[in-house]
Amino acid sequence: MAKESNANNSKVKRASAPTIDVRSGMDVESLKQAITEHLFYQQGRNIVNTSLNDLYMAVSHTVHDRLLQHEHKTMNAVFDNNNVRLVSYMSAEFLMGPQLGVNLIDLNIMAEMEQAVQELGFSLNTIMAQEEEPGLGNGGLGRLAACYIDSMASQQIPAIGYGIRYEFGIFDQVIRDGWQVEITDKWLRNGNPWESARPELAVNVKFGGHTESYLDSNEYLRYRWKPDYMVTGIPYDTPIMGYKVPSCNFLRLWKSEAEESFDFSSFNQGDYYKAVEYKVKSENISKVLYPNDEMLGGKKLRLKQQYFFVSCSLQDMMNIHLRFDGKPQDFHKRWAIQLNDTHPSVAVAELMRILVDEYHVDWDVAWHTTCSTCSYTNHTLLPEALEKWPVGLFAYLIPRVLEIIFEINYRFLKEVSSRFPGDNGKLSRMSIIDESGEKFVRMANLACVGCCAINGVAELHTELLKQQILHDWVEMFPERFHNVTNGVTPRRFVVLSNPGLSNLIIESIGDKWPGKLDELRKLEPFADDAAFREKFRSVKLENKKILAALIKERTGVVVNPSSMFDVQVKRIHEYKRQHLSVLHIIALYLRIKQNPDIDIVPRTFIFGGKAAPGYFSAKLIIKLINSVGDVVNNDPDVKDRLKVVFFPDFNVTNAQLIYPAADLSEQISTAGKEASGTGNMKFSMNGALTIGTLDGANVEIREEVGNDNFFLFGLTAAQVEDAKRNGYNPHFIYDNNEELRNVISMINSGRFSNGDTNLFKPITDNLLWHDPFMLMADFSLYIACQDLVAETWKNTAEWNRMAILNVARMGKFSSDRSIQDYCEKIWKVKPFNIRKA
Ligand code: NBG
Repeated sequence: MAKESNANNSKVKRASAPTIDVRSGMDVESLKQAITEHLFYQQGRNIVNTSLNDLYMAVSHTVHDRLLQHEHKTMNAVFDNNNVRLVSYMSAEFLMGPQLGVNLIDLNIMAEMEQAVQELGFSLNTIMAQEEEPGLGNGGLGRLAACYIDSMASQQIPAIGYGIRYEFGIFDQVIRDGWQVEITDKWLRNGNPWESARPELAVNVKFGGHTESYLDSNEYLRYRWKPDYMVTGIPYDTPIMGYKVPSCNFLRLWKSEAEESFDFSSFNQGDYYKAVEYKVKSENISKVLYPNDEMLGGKKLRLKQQYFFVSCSLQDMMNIHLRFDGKPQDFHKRWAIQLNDTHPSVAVAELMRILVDEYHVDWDVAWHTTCSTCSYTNHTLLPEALEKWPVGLFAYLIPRVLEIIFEINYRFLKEVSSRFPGDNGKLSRMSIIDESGEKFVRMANLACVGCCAINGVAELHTELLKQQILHDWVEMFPERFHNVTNGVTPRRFVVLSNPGLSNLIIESIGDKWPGKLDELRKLEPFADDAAFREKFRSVKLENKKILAALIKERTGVVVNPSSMFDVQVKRIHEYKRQHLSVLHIIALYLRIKQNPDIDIVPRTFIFGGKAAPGYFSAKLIIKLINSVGDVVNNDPDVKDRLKVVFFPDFNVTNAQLIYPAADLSEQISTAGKEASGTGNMKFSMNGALTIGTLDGANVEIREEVGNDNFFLFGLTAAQVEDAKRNGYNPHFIYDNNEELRNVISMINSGRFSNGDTNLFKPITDNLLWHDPFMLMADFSLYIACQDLVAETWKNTAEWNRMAILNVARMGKFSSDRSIQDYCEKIWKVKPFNIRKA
C-alpha cells in the first residue's frame, strides 16, 4: 500500500516537475540531478558511497557549470563590442576564501541548493565546510583584491583579475607550546573545482641572456632580447559572478611550466639532468606565495614571479586586443590596468617593451599608450615596505626590461630638471634608480612615472602619502593624485557569514541592501526599538556560542558566550600593536590580583593572525599572548572573568566565523601607520563597536557612525610625528605611571614564562628604550578608554543601540562604492549591461 502511494506520488511529481536541465537549471530537481551526475561521471562515485570531498566536488562542479554559462555570455558580449574598456586588476595576491557559499548567494540559489542537498541526504553547511580555501594572499591587500573583483562583477564592470596560481598559498599556522609553527598550505591537494586550465592560451616569458641591436627593414634601429631560457605561463580561469546580475567576469591566474622546445635541446644532447633541472626551475616560479613583512632584498624568485605574471598578463591582454581588431598603440582604449601596489609595477616597462620591441610602435606613442593604461594604488607608508630591487639582479634576469627602465628614467629626469632646475635633491629622490649606495630599481618611482593615476586607500593615508613619501610627485603631477577609500563585500562578510543578522535586517528593511549598502540607513530607527535590540542581541549571542564551541575545539579553552568578546584579528605586526592589548589584559589581571572581589566586566580576549616566518618580534608577541593566556585562564582568583585565546590559523574561513561574534573590535595601530585596514569595516558591519586610534579608515568609520558610537583614544598622526621630533622618551612615561610599571614588571618577573626573566625582554626592552610604535605614549589613554568601554557594556540597551547604529551607517564601506569611485575617478569605465548589449 505504502509502496503504491509512493509510486503514485513520484509519478505526480514527475508529471508536474519542470524539465530537468542538468547544466543550467536552477530548480531543486535539476540541481539534484546535476550533483548525482557529476558525482558519478567526474568522481566515479554514487550517492550511497560518496566521501564528503567527492560530494563537495560534485556540488561545486554543479555551480561552476552555471557560472560558466554567465561567463561566456558576458565575455562574448564584452569582446564583441569594440567600445568597451575592460579593467585588468593586476595583483600578486588574491585572498579569495572559499567559493561555494558566495557563488550560491550570487546566483541566488542558496535555498534551492540547501533543499537539493538535503533531499540527497546531506547538509549544505557540512559540504561547504569541506572547502579548502585558496589562501593566495597575505592579508588586507590580497583580500581587498578579492573584494574588488567581486564588486566589479556585481557592478557589471567588465574586468579580469590577473595574478599567480601559487601551488602553495599562505602557510597554515599551528601553535605549539605557544609558538607559531608554519605548515605548507597544500590547497590543491583534493582538486579545485572552480578553475579551468586554458593551455591553448599559454604564453612564453623570457629570462636572462643579453640584448642586441639591429636595423629593421625600414632601417630603424631596434633591439632584440636573446634570452637564456623561456618559461611558459598556463592560465587557469575562475569565474567571478556578480551579485544577482547576469554579469560574470573571471580571475586568470598563471602557472609556470618549462617551455618545451628549450627543454628539448638539452635533452637531445643527452644532458637529461640539465633538462630536468630547467623544468624544476621553471615550475618553481609559481610554487609559493611569499609572506610579507620580510626583507625581500635578495629574493630572486620573487622578482621572477612579478615579471612572470605581469608579462603573461600583458601578452594575454594584447592578444585579446588584437584578436578583436585593435591596433597595438590603442591598447589603452581597450584596457585600464590597476596595479595593486608596486608588485606588478614592472608592467610599465614591460608594456613599453611589448609595444616598442614587438610591435615597433614609436617610443613617444608607446609612452602615451602606457601612461594612459596604467594606474597605481599605494597600500603602505612604511618605508621598509617600499620595494626596490638590486640593479644587478634586474640586469641578470630581465636585461631588456632594465634597458627600457634606464631610457624611461633618462627621459623623465630631463623633464624633472627642466621643471625644477638646479634641484638635485629632487632629481635623486625621484630617479627610478637609487644611486645612494648599491644601485636599486625603485618600484614605486617606476609606477609613479608611468601611471596616469596614483591613489591611497583612505583619506588620511592619501594625505600622508602626499605630505611624506610621494611629496615630490605631487609637486610634479598634482593631477595624478586621488583617494579611493577601501571597502569590503557585504555578500561574503554579512550575507554569507552572518545569516542571523542578514535575516533580521531583511525582515526589517527588505533585501536590497547587500547590493546597495546605503539602504542600511533604514535600520537607524530600529536602534531605539527595544524589541529589535533584543533580537539583535540574541543573534549576536548565537554567533558567539558558535565561536565559543569552535574555540573549545581548536584551543581547548572554554569561554563564556555572554562575556564581552574583545577581538583583534589581523596580521601580527608591531605597528598594529597586539601587545598594547596584552598590556591592558595584564593591567586587568593585576587589578584582580590586588583585589580579587573587584567588580570587573567579564571579557574574552580573542587574538588571531599570522606572523611572517622571519619576523622575530611578531612571533614573540604570539608567544606572549599565549603565555599570558596560560596564566590568566588558569588562575582561580580570576574566576573565569578574563579569558585569553589565540585562535590559530586566522584565514578567510575562520574570519567569517569571528567577525559576526565580536562585540569589541580592536583597531589600535599607531596613528599614521595603518594605511586603511579593512577588518575594521567587517567588524562594524557585523555590529561590533570599535576601540581605535585616528588611523587609516578608522577616521572615516568614526565620521560615518558618529563620534558617540566609536571609542576613540590615542595620539594623532601629527602628535606622533611631533613627539618623535621632540625626542620621545618612553622610559620617562614608564617612570611616571605606576600601573604601567607594574604591568611591565610582571612580564619581566618571569610570571608568564615559568620564571624565565629573559624570554620577553626583547619586547619590554624595546618598549622602554625605543618604542617606535609609541605604546608607552598611548598606554594610559588606551586603559582609560577601555574602562569607558566596560562601563558602556554594563548598559546592554545602550551598547546594542550603538552597535545597531554602526551596522546602519556602514554603507560607505561596501567595496561596491570603492569600485564606483575607481570607475569615475580613475578608470573612466561604465557598467556594461549584457542584457542590453
Ligand atoms: C595593506 C595595509 C592595510 C590596507 C590594505 C589594503 C599592504 C602593503 N598594505 O592597512 O597595511 O587595508 O593594504 O589596502 O599589505
